[in-house]
Amino acid sequence: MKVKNNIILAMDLMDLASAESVCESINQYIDTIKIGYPLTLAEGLKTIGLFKENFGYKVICDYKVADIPATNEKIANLTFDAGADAIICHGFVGPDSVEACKASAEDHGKEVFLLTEMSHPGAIRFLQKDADDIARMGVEMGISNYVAPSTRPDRLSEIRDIVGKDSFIISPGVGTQGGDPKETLKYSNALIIGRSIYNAEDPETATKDIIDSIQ
Ligand code: NUP
Repeated sequence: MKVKNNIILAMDLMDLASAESVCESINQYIDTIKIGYPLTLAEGLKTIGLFKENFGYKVICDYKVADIPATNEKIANLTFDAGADAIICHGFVGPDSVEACKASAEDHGKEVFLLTEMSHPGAIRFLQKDADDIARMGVEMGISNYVAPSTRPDRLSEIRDIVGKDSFIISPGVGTQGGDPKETLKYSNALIIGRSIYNAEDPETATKDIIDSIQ
């Protein structure tokens, strides 16, 4: 996936009008958006198509799919049928569950991102222990897209070593959660940034400042 300016907007505002207003103000800098449960549950799956039609964005659906294979398949099919370009699935549920998302993505000619370690402090308790193994599973399964944390560059670097230089890593946790944009891009292909942009007094300036800081 190609991401303009290496920035994916994490749009977790919960009404479409506010979300679209932020997008309008930063449209020239962004071509990829990530939406998750907040906006989808508030406004529906139609949001995916609206971002594609109104802004021409690539849309990554951050549904952290983590169920049995049969249910994962239904979730992924609905997401791709609604127009998503990619879906994020959890790895801790194991290879059969991940395979269901991967197969759905392939059927639709779309992409799957495998979530390894999460960026928040609580991820250290359970997920961190297995994150390297989740990444190894992804490699064994032929997955080429990963999500790994900006908040722990050492861990991000380890995950990069496991998935290899040709894999595509996107990293949340930049800004509000403490991750540094430039440091993150040493190991990652693109930054996922939400509140530091959409909650900024001036989202355009905030976006320009981040772009300047990574050049
Ligand atoms: O490990 C993860 N951390 C994380 O923050 C995996 C994620 N998918 N996210 C998502 O990235 C989170 O749900 C939010 O949509 C975005 C980060 O937003 P912000 O902290 O920049 O506001």
